[in-house]
Amino acid sequence: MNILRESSLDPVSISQWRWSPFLEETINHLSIFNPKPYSIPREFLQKEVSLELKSKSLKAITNTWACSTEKLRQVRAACVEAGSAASVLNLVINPMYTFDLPFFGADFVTLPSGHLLALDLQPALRADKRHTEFVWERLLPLHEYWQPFLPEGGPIPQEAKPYFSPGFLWTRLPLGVKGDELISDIIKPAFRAYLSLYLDLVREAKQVDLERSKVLLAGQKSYMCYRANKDPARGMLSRFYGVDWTDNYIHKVLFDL
Ligand code: DBV
Repeated sequence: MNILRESSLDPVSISQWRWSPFLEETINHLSIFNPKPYSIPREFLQKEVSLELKSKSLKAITNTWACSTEKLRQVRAACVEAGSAASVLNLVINPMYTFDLPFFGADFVTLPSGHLLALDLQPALRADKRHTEFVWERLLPLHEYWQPFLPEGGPIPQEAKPYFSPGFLWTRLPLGVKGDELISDIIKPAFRAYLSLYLDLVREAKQVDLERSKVLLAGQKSYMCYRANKDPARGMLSRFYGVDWTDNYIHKVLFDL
């Protein structure tokens, strides 16, 4: 059942939403960082429509969970459940730009054509060794271990490459038992491994000086612009909720820096 959500920290409970254990695990891990609510306008905390799609009636629900902590500017999850049409968890952890930290990103998308699953620790400054090296040396072994269990995800847009790490875990899986098994046996523990590495990096991170933070801020802004302008969910969200709501959601909530 859906409950009315008043704050960004209120639990997201959408019946049938397959990604709920992933969000719950994230929230549990974050609890030691003393999370505070992150202001999300009410119209984006919870949005629900009933619509006709391919002559089937359908309910599309989108919930936004979010928090901030001392070192994390915004942690936010976009949670979409639209029955057979879509089920999505898009999770991004945005660090404060006063720390040399990557973004944590997960995009778990179930569509009628199958699952599309992406997981990464994405750099704000791809070409800057001080920003990447200490992350990649710990991330690459996780990628090397988990990716071979999964089918290749296929090509990604060339212009997206600067925003990915070499530890980008990326796959497309079929619907049904086979896909479900790979999600529980591989995606679940891989998610856990990426997230716990990320949270270790957060724990270890020390504040940088003003000069450095300006460079990091510029890198973060470029990443945000890219994600907002190229958001692959724009089409789906616009079909559900209209262009205006979607545009505001993308620019003012999902990628708000
Ligand atoms: N993607 C988002 C947000 C979503 C969302 C905020 C609210 O950034 C969902 C939901 N992603 C979403 C949907 C699709 C994709 C696809 C609905 C399918 C679009 C469609 O086929 O209609 C990873 N996600 C994709 C694609 C990539 C990613 C590479 C395929 C794009 C394409 O084929 O054009 N998204 C990308 C990525 C991260 C991410 C690397 C971070 C790890 O969040």
